[in-house]
Formats: sequence, C-alpha cells, structure tokens
Amino acid sequence: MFTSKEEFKEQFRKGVLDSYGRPLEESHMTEQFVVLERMTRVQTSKNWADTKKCVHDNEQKEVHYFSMEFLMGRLLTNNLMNMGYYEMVKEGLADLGINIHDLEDLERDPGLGNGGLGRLAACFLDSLASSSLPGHGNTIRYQFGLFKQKMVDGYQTEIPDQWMSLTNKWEIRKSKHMVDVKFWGRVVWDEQTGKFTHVDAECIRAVPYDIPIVGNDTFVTNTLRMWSSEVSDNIPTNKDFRQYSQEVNEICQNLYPDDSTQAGRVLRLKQQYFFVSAGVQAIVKAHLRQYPNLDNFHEKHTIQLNDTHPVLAIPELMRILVDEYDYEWLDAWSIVKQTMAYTNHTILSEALEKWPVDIMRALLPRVYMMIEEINRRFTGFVKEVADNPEEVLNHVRIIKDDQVHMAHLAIAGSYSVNGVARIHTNILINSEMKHFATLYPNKFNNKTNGITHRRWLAYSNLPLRNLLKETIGEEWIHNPDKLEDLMAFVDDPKIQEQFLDVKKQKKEELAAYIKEHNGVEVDVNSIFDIQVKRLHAYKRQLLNVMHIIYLYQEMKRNPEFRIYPRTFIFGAKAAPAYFFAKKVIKLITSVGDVVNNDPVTKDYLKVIFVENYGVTLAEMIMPAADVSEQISTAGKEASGTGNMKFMMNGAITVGTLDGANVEIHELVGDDNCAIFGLTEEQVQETYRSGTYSSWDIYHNDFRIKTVIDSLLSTEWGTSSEEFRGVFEELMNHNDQYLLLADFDSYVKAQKRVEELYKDRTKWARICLVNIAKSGYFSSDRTIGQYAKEIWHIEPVKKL
Ligand code: 26Q
Repeated sequence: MFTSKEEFKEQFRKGVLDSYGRPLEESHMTEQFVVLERMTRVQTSKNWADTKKCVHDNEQKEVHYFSMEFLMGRLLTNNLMNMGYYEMVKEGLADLGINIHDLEDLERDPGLGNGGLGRLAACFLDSLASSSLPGHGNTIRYQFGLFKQKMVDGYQTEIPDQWMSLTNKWEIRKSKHMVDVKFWGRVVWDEQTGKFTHVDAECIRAVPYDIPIVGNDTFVTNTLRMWSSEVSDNIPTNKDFRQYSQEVNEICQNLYPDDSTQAGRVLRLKQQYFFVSAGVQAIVKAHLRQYPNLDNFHEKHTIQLNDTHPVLAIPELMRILVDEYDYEWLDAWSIVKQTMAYTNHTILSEALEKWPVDIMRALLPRVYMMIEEINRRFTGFVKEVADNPEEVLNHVRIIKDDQVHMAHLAIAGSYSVNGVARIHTNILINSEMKHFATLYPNKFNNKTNGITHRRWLAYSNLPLRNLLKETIGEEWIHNPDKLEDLMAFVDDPKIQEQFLDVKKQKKEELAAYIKEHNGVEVDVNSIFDIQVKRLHAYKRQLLNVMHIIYLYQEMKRNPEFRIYPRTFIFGAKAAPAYFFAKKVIKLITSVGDVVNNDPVTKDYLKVIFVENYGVTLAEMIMPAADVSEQISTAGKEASGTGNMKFMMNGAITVGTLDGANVEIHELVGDDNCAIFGLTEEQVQETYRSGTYSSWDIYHNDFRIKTVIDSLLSTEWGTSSEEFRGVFEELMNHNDQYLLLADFDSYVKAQKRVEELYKDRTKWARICLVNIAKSGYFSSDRTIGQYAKEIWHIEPVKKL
C-alpha cells in the first residue's frame, strides 16, 4: 500500500523488479501495466477487509445481485478515481517518464455481457459501493466474453474475445470457498434416512474468483464473485475422464449471445444452475459461519435475480433447506419467498425463457422435483383464490405444455417483482403479467433504471466535468440531483459558448478515432447523430437507415434540397445467428460506402459504422453526441440506458415514447427532446385491429416506395438480392415493428432537430437542460430505491 507519491514510485519500481526481474528502465509497457493493476488491487485490500468485518460485526443484511452478465468496463481508472489516488498515481508515473493514459489503454474491457442488462448490473455495483451499501455480484467467470466484432467487406464476423490474455490482476482465487455442483444422475428414496438422495450425479467443482468493487469516496468495498468450473474430487466413475474434463471446461467457456439457437441450450442451462447453485451454497455457508441456523436467512440476505437467467436460485434454495437442513416445505418456502426478488427486463414474448421439461429433469433431477412441487402447490393456491381459476391458470402455470416458464417461477417464488421503467412496469401489471398482478397485487413495483454518473460523466467527460465545476461545483458527484443547479446557467451565453466548445472537443476526439479506424474524414461541425446499442429488429436501426436513404435520394433528385451536414454514427453487435440483424449491419456499411463518396452528398451526409462497440468505446462516443437515437417501437424497449448516458452528456433525444424515454420527455419537456411516432396504445391498437398494411403505406408514400425499392436494386453497390431478407421483413411479413407507420413522423422530428441545431444558442440551451435534468437517471437514485423499497438494507457502518 502507498500513501504518497514518493511511496508509490518506490513501490512501483520495486514491483516491476520483483515481478519481472528487470529494472523499471528496461521494463516493457505491458509489464508496467500489470504491476500498476496489481498495485491498485492491493490498494483496495484494507478497505475490503474492513468492509467484510463491519458487515459481519454489525450483523448487517446484504444483497446479492445474481446476474449471468456483468459488463464492467475497464477498472483501472475507475478504481483509482473512486479511491482518490488517480492524480497521485498519474503524477508519480509522469515523474518516472510514463504516461498513465498509455497504460490505461492496455486494459482489456471484460465483455462479460451482451448489452443493457449486463451494463446495468455493473452500474448497480458501482452505486451500491458508492452509497456504502453492502451488495455483491454473483456471476460466471467466462473464459471468453461476448465475441469481438471484426468487419470484413461490411459484414460482421466474430472473433473470440480473449479478455484475460494479458492479465487479470483484479481477481483473487478463493479456493477455500469452492463447492461442488451436481448434474445428471437420479434421485432415489433412501429408506434409512427417510430422504430423497441424488445419486450417480456428475459433480463439477465451482471455484470463486473475487474482484473488489471500490466505492467512490467511502471505505466500502464490495465483492464481485465469479465462479469458475474445475474438475471435482468426486470424479464420476461411469464416464470417460477426457469427456468429463471437456464438459467441465465447456461450462465457463462462452457467454451466450441473446438469440435462442437450439445448439448449446443444455449448456446454457448448465451455466445457469452452475453459478446459481454455487452462489447460493456459498451464501448459506457464510450465513452458518455466523448464525446458528437458517431461520433468519432472509433477514440477512436478499438475492436479486437479474431477469430469469438465475431463477433456478429459487428451487435450489428450497433443495438446500429441505434436503440438507431438514426444513419442512412450508418453512423453507417462507424463507425462500422472503429472500428472492426478481427484475424483469423484457416484454417481448419470444425472449421469455422456457425450458423443456425433459432437459430440465434429466440435467437437474432433484431441482426439477422441487419445481414440480412448487408448481403443484402454486396451482392449488390459484384454484383457491382466483375467481376463474382455469382461465387464470392458463396464463400463470409454471409448468405448461412440457415447458418450465421461468418468469412464472420467478414471480411465484419472489417477494418483489419489478420492471425497469415506468411504462414497462405498467405494461407488466396491466397486460403481460396481469393475472399475476391480480394474484399478488403488492408484489409488483417499478424501479426505473439508472447509470453511474461517475463513469458516464465524471470520468469519461473531463471537459464537461470541468465546466460543471466552474458553474455548479462538484457536489453532484455525491448527490447527482445537484446537477439541477445547472438550470441557473442554461441561458448564460458564456456558459452556452463553453458548452459548445466542450462538445466540439469531444467530437474532435471521436472524429480522430473514426479517421484512424474507418479511414473517413468527418466534419466536427456537422450534427453527430448516434445510435449505439445491440442490433435488434425492435430497436429499429433500419428506420434510421431508411431516413438516411431518403435524405440521400432526395438530395440526388432535387438540387434545391440540401440538409444541414450530418454524421450518422452506428455501433452495434448482432447475435451471430441473427440473419436479419447482420443484413442491417451490411446495409448500414453499404449505404455508407455510397453516400460518403458521392460528390453530390458527401459534404452533407456521412454514415459511419464503428466496429466492436462496447463499454470502452461508449465512453468516447456518448460525450461526442449531438443527437441520441432512441427509436424502438413503443412498448418494446423495457427501459434503455444508453438514452440516459447521452442525455447526461448533453445530447438531445430523438425518440419514441418507449422505455425511459417517457421519463426523459417528462423531465425535459417537449422543447428539449424530439418525440415522434405511435404511442404504445396506438401500437397495440394497430396490432389488434389487424388493418395494418405495409403495402398500403408503400403505395401511398413516394418517399417510402423509393427507399424500399432501393433494397432490391444495385444502388448500394451490392447484388440486388443482398437485402431481399430486409425487404421481405418490411413488405411480406407486414413490417412487424411498424417502421413504415412511424417513418413520416420520424422524418419530421429529424427536420425539427435540424432547425434547432442551426440556432446555436437555442441548441446549447437544450443540451444544458438535458444535463441539468439527468441527475434523476443516476443509478445512485435507482439503488437508493431498491435498498429502501425492496432490499431493506442499510449503509455499512464503520466500527
Ligand atoms: C436468453 C436465452 C438464451 C440466450 C440468451 C438470452 C438472453 C441474454 C441476454 C436474453 C436477454 C438478454 C439481455 C437483455 C437485455 O439486455 N435487456 C435490456 O435490459 C436493459 C436493462 O434493464 C434495458 O434497459 C433494455 O431496455 C433491455 O432491452
């Protein structure tokens, strides 16, 4: 540990020598990086130990956030800044002739997630620790994160993400806490003990690797526990060892992308049970080291289930209580129901997890028995309380048509069910899960998502932070609501001017990156219009492209029609087997190739696709945006969190009334965002009435017809068949996500944005209002609500 710059320098020199047997002067940059990462981790040790001791001695309740995904992003800068050592280390390194930024850039971004749900988990960990709350993550230590996206001829290709290849000095292997997880085998009744026992199981060892989660300006340091699979001491005797060891390795090899291809489904279920069983076992053991029995388990622990992926925690805790600690069913159920809380992140029915009974029963025989019994009793309960039980049961059964409905199991086994934005929770209560909401009127609640304003503003946008410091000080770092003080400056011409300078500076940084990586020169005085998120049909990147195509065609047709220069920037990964999504990526790059090079349009229109979008790139992209594209079909995007990051960095939202856009709109008002498109009710009505016809719209709107026709032409430099799949989706599958219905309204919203942008004063004011109102979307607020309204946990008190 170091406490001064000189101490740091001395220890850094020594660290390099000890680790690599070379003096600092002869060491390689990667060696310096590894030493710095390790030193930073060591620097967390005392607080980490103190936190554990305080939580223990105060007998505090803790929350365990169970998630199959954590998109942590780089940790070095974040941890140094949260601990308050960043400047000291930066200067110390500078004295040694080392630029800290060079080392920062060597850190790999652990891409242990797909998108929003994984990044939300990471923001929550930061806010938990920074609010001094005792809350930990529990997940899988994937060998490879989400694939690395490499663009070849405008197509996405996938490369394994070797995120640990250089080092991961953050983690500590905790062998003493390892446990076994059982798969396959049979359950038999043991006459002697009078219990069911799981025999012939394949045991897999789970070993935890712990990462410290450092809070900002607090001693509280929590833990992200990542489970890794290894060969157990109880090797199955009925299986070839090579096959067994391959099965062991498979479990933690890959993160699954969010499509549901058949292959690997069993493996995904294995992963789910693996980290859930290990996590629950470890919490139970820790509890019993401190308390005599498990009667008060729910008073000391809450398990928050991040979507349905970890829902097996419910039958697993039942199994442990009943089989291993001899609890009666009802006593065990009472503990489980007071321990588990579930967050839903989607209303798309195709995304709701279901598992075939035969797979579940074979892989997890005892756990499946627990689910059957839960289902049996739950069915009895419904029959007792519902007015029309058969009708209700149709919608709420846990086991139905030989499938286990994970969301239903989650709701039945939890004391809290929450959605992630107000509109989303309302849809859950009033339509998607309405039968459950009637059965359990007090279980459902809303927790609108948030983002950590430290990573997404304070650390990634230093010029804006400095401007804020000059105007409203730095209190907002502890209390993000204080950003609202900026309202006093939104009409101040000097501040407006300074804001525009800050924005330009961040746009220049992004432009330099684009020049280097895409080889395209973009104009920093153009409007930076950005859509970055996973590629999905419902997110409607295609609508954005259709608008671009329309602008291009209009400029080509009509020499009078000219637009304010705009740079459209996309970043998105498509699930490898998601054919449509991949074609949309190809369309973006193809349209870009044409419009970026056409002499008629190239000064007005640029289209850029940034490769391999992820947390680290987002930290550069968000601050550089003028326009934030949040254009999902209303009712489909549970919340969105990118929308909040853009807003906090002073971009205007062009969006539908979907997810958290609704709340953004409410906070900033009509004048400070550009809302367009059908509302959720109108979308429902459109589906319900059955009168929607994309061909009708096509025939009645010349612009749309011309755009669509181009998909079956060679206008984008490809074969005329290249985008047939995209065309089919829109025209012959009747445009499931209603792009054509919203097209006209979208064009108008974009036109309005253009007019606003031309008036620099007005524009700066809009951006400043967005920043001022963004404090609500800090995950500190979200976590505060979870802590108070669901978890009932208190800040860690220093002894
Ligand atoms: C399911 C089955 C098989 C394989 C993969 C999956 C799977 C994996 C990831 C299903 C869903 C996901 C991720 C969902 C997700 O990121 N949802 C987003 O969550 C955000 C945080 O709440 C919201 O802001 C977004 O609106 C929501 O789309």
